[in-house]
Formats: sequence, structure tokens, C-alpha cells
Amino acid sequence: MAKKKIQKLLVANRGEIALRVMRSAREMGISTVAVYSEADRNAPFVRFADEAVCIGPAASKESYLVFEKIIKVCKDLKVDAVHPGYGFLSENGDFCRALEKAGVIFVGPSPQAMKVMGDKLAAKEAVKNHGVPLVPGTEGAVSGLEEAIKVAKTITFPILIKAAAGGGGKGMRIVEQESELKEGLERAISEAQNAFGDGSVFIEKYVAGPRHIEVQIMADSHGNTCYLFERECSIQRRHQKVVEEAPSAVLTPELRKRMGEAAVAVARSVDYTGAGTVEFLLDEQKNFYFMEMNTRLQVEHPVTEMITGLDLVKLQIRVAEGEQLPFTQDDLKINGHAIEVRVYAEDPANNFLPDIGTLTTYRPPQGPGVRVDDGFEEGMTIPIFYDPMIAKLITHGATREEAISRMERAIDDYAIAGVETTLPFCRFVMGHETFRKGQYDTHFVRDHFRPEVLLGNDTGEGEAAALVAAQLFADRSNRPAAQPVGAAAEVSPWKLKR
Ligand code: MV4
Repeated sequence: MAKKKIQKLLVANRGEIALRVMRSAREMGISTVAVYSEADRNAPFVRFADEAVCIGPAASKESYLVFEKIIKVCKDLKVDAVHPGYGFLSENGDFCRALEKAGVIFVGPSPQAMKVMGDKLAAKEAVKNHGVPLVPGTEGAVSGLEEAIKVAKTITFPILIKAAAGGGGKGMRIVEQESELKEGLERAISEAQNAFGDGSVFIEKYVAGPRHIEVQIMADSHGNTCYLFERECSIQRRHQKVVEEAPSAVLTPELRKRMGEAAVAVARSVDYTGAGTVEFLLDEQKNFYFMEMNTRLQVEHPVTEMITGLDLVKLQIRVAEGEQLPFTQDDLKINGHAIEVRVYAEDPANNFLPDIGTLTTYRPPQGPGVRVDDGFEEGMTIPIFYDPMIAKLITHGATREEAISRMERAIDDYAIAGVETTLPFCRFVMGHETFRKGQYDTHFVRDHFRPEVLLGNDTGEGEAAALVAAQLFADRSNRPAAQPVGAAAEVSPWKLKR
């Protein structure tokens, strides 16, 4: 790969990630271009950019997803490279190719690597001869009921039917016994066809009570690939992550090394370059299995930055310029512990219903070990057109305990009024003994959370919940009330309890 200095970077994204990418670019002396929709005219990322171009109406399909408009801006403003952030066009191979044709660098992997990893079956096929453990199941798409029955009997029920074109939990179906297999298979195929335009499905042994552990990798175009350790993302709701931490509380150094090396093997199998994430399931016996690879910078990348001291965006940019990674695997060490909680404009007391509105009060927490990646300011309205994430709150500490207590302090210091947020839910998680022990899996929310615990009228079903409530009460009672004065009507129930 030829080396080429990037002097001007366009960020094809919005909100917190656009701002976060531009900050690193600026520190590198790279000038920044924002593209924005009419709904984001006054957003901080637009103001931060050296240049900004409106690319259309609020709806993503008419702005952030129209890559012809973005490529036109690249040509008009003589942009050298595009960073796609996450979501939107970040995993769109056609966009990469169109940029390539226009002579613009895409900050990310090759379209080919993206394509293979975007197809879950192709991904399994690519990695299977590289010593990466896979969940037992079909090799390739299921040809029909006969094969499905045969495989299911070999691997034993329960099984999981997954769509090849799915991912992130979309298009999955559990089948508990043979009598349900015919109908389950038919439905899975028709759902996959409808949702993705591709009816290919495959079968895996269903792993009960798994943990979601993903490994951050970083690869340059000179054949160097390193793992930047893992993130534990098991606290999620309907496949939406809410709390992430690094490192995982349950990996031994030996298991960490094995998973890290497996992740590197996955990346190498497709000649991966740039930042990527290899997702594994870890079962109760601590066997790990490759699930999928995400070919983008992820929302939760800050926890990795906090424990490694690295700036993943700067590394992505250096790699895109054709530079070598500035470290080897042996140079990388884990420093302390980091936790991220996602602050969504959703009401956790009301089935996480999206709550739109204006941030009448918005004061993020500060202080040692606290990082806030956000894209809003007080007085701004959360647009209804996009993901309702307001911010990511990240804390770092010397130990997991310190990261947790720092997170509790930071959540309590976070003043948001005007919309309901997931902060009370995150506070609940931090106080929960199962979380504090690190002994949680992907069923945590289902098994431990009921909205009543946030409303303070818990019916006494769970001792843990009562303990948490008592803990929260004790925590609050020795603190002065810090309320936005005169905004009582807009104060959230969480804030009222303080
Ligand atoms: C599984 C599984 C159990 N067994 N595969 C969901 C997202 C996708 N990346 C993989 N997923 C799962 N695959 C087998 N063979 C359980 C899940 C799963 C899950 C995984 C990670 C995080 C949260 C999850 C929630 C439900 C199911």
C-alpha cells in the first residue's frame, strides 16, 4: 500500500461519533469536513468542523445514507479521506468502492473483508480452517428439513436457526425439540427472505446463558495484526448494549491470550486492515465460540482506549495512510478497568420507550477518570430521526471496584432534564450484586430488571432489588440535593428521588 498523508478528512456521520472522530483528526493536524442533515444544523459536530456542508433533509435515507451526495462533497472540497463512524455507511461495501473510484481513502477495511464478514455464513467459512472455535452446527446454509433434522440430532436440542444475512441478533429463532423444527425452519427462511432479501439460514447448537465478549483488533497494511484485549458487553436489552466494560471480569490471562489470538486469526483470514471487533460467545464452562466480526469502529470503543491508553481513531487514520502500527503485541498492557454506560433518551420505567424532547437541563459529570462522549448541549432537542443515544459515559479506575464507584458517582452527577434517560437503569446495574460480582450473562436484564425497582414501589419480589434500593437511598441521603431550580415539572422521576 502506498503511503499518502491525509490532510482533509470528511466524517460521514453525526452526533457524538462525528465529534469524537474530528477531535482526533484535529489533534493530528488534519482539517475536518462535516456533512449534516437539516435536523443537525446546530449540532456541536457541525460547529466543530473546519468546513460543513448540508446534504439534505432530516431523514437518513435522504442525507446520511446517500453516498453520491457525500462523494460530491469530497470532490468539491478536495477531501483526502472519509471516516464513516458506526452505523450509516460504515459497513457498506458499495460506498467503499465508490470512494475508491473517486480517489478518496476509506478509513476502514477493504470492501472484500467487509462483504465476507457481512455474511455470517461466509464469515464462518472464511475462519474455519484458521483454528477458530465455532459453535457446532451446519456447514453452510441448510438445504432442507432433512438436513436440519440430521444436524439437530447430532448436536442435540435446543438449536438456534440464524439468518446468513442477519447479525446483531436479527433473524434468530430457538427450536427446543424436533416436533417444532419444520415450522421453525419454514418461518426462519421466510423471515430472512422478507427482512434481508436472502432466505439462507444455518443452524447452531443453542448456547444457554452465554456471555458476549468481543475482542478489539487493529491491523495495518503491512501484515501486523494485534489484539487490544476484550470488552464484555453482556448487559444488553433486545440486542442493544447498555453497559460495556474492559477487561472482562471473568477472563484469565491465559484465556484472554487464546481469545485474542483467535481474534487475530479471524482478522488475518480476510486480510483485515484497520480497527475491527471479533465477537465471541463464552459459555458457562468458559468455552468460547466465534460469532461474527464487526468491520467498523464500535460505539463502545472508548473502554478499550481507557485501558490501553491508545486512541483508536488516530490508529485508524495512520493505518489508512499506509503507516505501520506503532506497537507490537508485547507492548500492549491492560491498565486498570473501564466501564461505559449508554445514555439513551428512553424511559427505562416504561419499557424503554423512546422519549423525545428538549434537554432543558444538561450538565455532564466531570472529574478524575470520567469521560463523556456526547453530541448534544443544553437546550437542544433530540431529533426523532436517528438513534436516541444522547451520550456515552465512561469511567476508568485502577480496579473494577473503582471504575464502578466512579460510575455511580458520575451517574449521580449527571443532570439531565427534559427527557427520560436510561441513566437510572444504568445506576441500577451498577448497584446490583450480580453485576458487582461480575457474574452476569446476556440474560441479566431479563432475569434481574423490573421497572418497579426504578419507581421505588417494588413489591418485594427480589431481595437484590430491595438491597439496591436501600443502597441507593443511603447513598442519596448523605448528599445535598442538586436540582435544577424552577424546573420541577421537567425533572425526571429519578432526579425527584434524590
Ligand atoms: C447465539 C446465542 C446462543 N447460541 N448463538 C445474538 C447476537 C448475535 N451476534 C449472536 N447472538 C447470539 N447467538 C448460539 N449458537 C445467543 C445469542 C444471543 C446474544 C449474544 C450476544 C449478546 C446478547 C445476546 C442476546 C440474546 C442471544
